[in-house]
Amino acid sequence: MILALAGGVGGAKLATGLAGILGPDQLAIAVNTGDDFVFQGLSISPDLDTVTYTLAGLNDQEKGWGLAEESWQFLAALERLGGEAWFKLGDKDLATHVMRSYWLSKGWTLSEVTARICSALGITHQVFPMSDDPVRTFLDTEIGELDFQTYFVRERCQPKVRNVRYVGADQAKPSEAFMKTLQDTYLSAIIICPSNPILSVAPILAVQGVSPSLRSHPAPVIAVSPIIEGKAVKGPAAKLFRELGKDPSVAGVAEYYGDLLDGLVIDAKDKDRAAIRQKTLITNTLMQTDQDKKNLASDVLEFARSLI
Ligand code: GDP
Ligand code: FO1
Repeated sequence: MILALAGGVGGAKLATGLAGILGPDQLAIAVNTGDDFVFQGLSISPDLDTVTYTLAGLNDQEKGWGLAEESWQFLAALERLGGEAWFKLGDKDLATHVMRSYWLSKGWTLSEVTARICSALGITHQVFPMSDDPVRTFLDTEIGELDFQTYFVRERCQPKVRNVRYVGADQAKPSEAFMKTLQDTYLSAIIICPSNPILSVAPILAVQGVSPSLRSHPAPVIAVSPIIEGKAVKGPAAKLFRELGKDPSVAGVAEYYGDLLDGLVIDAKDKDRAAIRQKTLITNTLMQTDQDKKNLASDVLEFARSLI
C-alpha cells in the first residue's frame, strides 16, 4: 500500500501517475481540505475536486481547476442577481458543489460525499479528505488576515504574507480512511506529492497525530519538490517561501520538511543540491504529459523501495 498526500494541481498530477501504475488496493490518496470554504451557500472542496476530476480525466488542464469543456451560464445569471462572481463556478462543476452541499446537509461526512463522487466518476483508487472535521487555512498578510480563497483567488496571491494559520487543525482528527491507512502494516511508502508545502501539505501534517504517525511509521517518507530551479511550476510556493524567510529552492524544500523526510525527489535541472541532507533522487519532475506523470511515479516508487 502506498499513501500519497496531495493538494490540488501538483498533487493531482502525481496521484494520476501513481494510479496509472498501482491497483486500486495499492494506492490511497489523502487530500488537503484547508482550502475548503462555503461560497454563497455551497460547500466547495477545491483540492478534492482537482484530484477527483484529474483522476477521472475530466479536468481542465489549462486552468488547473474545474472541468474541461465548461460553460458559464449559471455564473452570468448569478451576476445578474448581484451574486459574487470572483470565484467562478462552471455549469457542470456546479453540480458537484450542489450535491456535496446537499449530502453534507443530510449529515453525510465529507469522506462519504467524496467516496460517492469518486464512484460516480469511475475512480477506483481510494481518495479521501485529510479530515472530516473543519480545518481552514488563514493568511496574515500586509492587507490583513485573509481566508484562503480570498487570498488565492480574489487577491491572486498578491498580498505579502507574514504568517499562515491552519485553524482547527489541532482539534481535527484524520478521516477514518486516512487513520486506517496510517496504521496499515502493509503501508510501504508515504509520498508527499509536489504540492505547495505551506498551503497544501502543511495543513495535512497539522491534523492531529499525522506528523507523529509519519515519523514513527517504518515506511519511508518521500517528497517531490514543487520548486524547480528556484521557481514554482505554478502558483505562489516560491513567493511564499521568500516572504516567510525561507530559501525558495530545492534546498529550502529539504530544510522545510527536515527530518520528516527519508528522501527528496528533485529535478535534474537543479544543480544547487549541496545543502540537502536527505537522500535524493534526481530525475525529471516536470509533468507535462501523462507519460511524464507515470515516469515520475515509477521513479518515486523505485526510490521508495531503495529506502526500505
Ligand atoms: P494547488 O492546491 O492547486 O495549488 O495545488 P498543489 O499545492 O497540489 O500544487 C501546487 C504546486 O504544484 C506548485 O507549487 C507547483 O510548483 C507544483 N507543481 C505543479 N505541477 C508540477 C510538476 O509538473 N512538477 C513539479 N515538480 N511540481 C509541480
Ligand atoms: N481558482 C481560480 O483561480 N479562480 C476561480 O474562479 C476558481 C474557481 C474554482 C471553482 C471550483 C473549484 O473546485 C476550484 C476553483 N478554483 C479557482 C481553484 C482554487 O480554489 C485554487 O486553485 C485552489 O484552492 C488552490 O488549491
